[in-house]
Amino acid sequence: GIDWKAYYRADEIHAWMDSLADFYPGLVSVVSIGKSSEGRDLKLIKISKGGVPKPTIFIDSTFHAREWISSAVSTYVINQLTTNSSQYKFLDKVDFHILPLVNPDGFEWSHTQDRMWRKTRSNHGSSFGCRGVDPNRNFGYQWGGSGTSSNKCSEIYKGPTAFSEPETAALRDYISHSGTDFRAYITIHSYSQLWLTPWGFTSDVPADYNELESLAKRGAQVISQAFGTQYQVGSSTNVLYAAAGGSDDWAKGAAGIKFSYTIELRDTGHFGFILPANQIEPTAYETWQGLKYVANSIASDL
Ligand code: 0X9
Ligand code: ZN
Repeated sequence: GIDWKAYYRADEIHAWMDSLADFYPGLVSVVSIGKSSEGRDLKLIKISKGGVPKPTIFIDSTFHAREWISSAVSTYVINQLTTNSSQYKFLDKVDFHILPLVNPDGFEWSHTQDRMWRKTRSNHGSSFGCRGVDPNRNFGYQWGGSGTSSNKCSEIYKGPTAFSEPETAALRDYISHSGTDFRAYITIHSYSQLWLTPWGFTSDVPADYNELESLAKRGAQVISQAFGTQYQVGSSTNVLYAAAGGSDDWAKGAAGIKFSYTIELRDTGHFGFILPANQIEPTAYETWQGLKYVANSIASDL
């Protein structure tokens, strides 16, 4: 099994997810929504009390390989929702679909070869031997706009076409074609302690920005109540930088999921991407408080 005192490899995380499906057959199912460039499964866990499909909160993590804390937090959320399911009344109203490792190839590369790896590991024929695409520049909504690059060696390479990566195409197909009523799309990244709304391609904000901002601010407030960790709230472009082709913009703009957020976890730069393992538990705990708030708020609206 896994705990939240250390970081784990892709195989360990995936095996643990499968073990939950065995242990909680009436609550948990695990499916592979596709395969990565190197042939790894893209394993997604569905948590649903009562069996009938309900309005669903989608959570993913590890778009970017080096952001290890992101999958440590999504697995913590899975652990809470399964081992303590009876505690959470919102599970009578909503389901969760969680994809902890969007980019398992990059994640493994960051464990074995290059701790600071960010992109996927696909080969698009760079003459310099550069590998990979930034999966968060590869979505087909305003693809190729501000904050992206067509240089195959760039850390923000958008790919040869939108959805060129099997990982992003699988995520698109699952969200578009699984028949699920997704009410929130939450993609977990690190770092900087930000709770971001669309848009990431323009400094304009969505028509319903006030609602998105209000829920995010209340979520961030709840996070701070745990250990005082401060999150900044705002649209990606206005709080961070413009970067088109992100999954959050696609989820809202193309898939029509109202509450689409990117959460950038701890810290604000002292350790940055290399967040020590002794910060996994507090980071996961405080983030879970904020996510529960979102779940409660969506459930109470149904
Ligand atoms: O640049 C990114 O993809 C995200 N930051 S990170 O440091 N984790 O790489 C921010 C993405 C915000 N959303 C959009 N720009 N759409
Ligand atoms: Zn990231």
